Amino acid sequence: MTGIVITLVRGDITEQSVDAIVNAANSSLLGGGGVDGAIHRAGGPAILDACRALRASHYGKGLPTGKAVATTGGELSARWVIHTVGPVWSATEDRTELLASCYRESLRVADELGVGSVAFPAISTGIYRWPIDDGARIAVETVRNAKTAVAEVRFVLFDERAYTAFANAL
Ligand code: AR6
Repeated sequence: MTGIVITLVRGDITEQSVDAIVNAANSSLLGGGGVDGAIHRAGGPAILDACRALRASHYGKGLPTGKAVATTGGELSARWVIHTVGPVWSATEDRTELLASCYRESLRVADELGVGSVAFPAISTGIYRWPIDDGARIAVETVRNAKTAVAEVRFVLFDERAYTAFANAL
């Protein structure tokens, strides 16, 4: 039986040699801080041009939370960037399904692109404040259970704490 191979790397997602990297974007698709800022800086202006074109066409109101869309990877080693919008953490509302949707929808877009390897950051666990242990659990469970032709999913964790959380979840 063939299954998806999940690997963990501590490092910078912009430096990964994979077919597609996932961006923890916001609905505007026009950039921001954290991993989003790093991807636009490393990939150059072609990514922002493609995002602007998406806003001018299919995504006039922006990309909804939990959805995903692809652009060129510009100057990145990855050919594609898959932009997804994670939910902001809420202590009063369970937004787990929206976070799971980010991983599922990103893999669905990856399947449309026909790619074999995808790198994810820990979506929503930075500026959007999702607790890292819970974010890691949702990420690993969702990818494990996803129906996808992607062969390798690499979680790229920026710091030791995030790496440990994903290692425990795995
Ligand atoms: N490589 C891998 N992981 C990284 C990198 C990197 N270069 N940089 C940060 N991280 P965040 P969010 C980790 O804040 O919480 C932006 O402004 C970081 O340590 O990038 O989904 C967007 O435009 C954390 O574990 O994304 C949105 O407005 C994880 O990536 C908003 O932030 C996600 O942190 C999205 O917030």
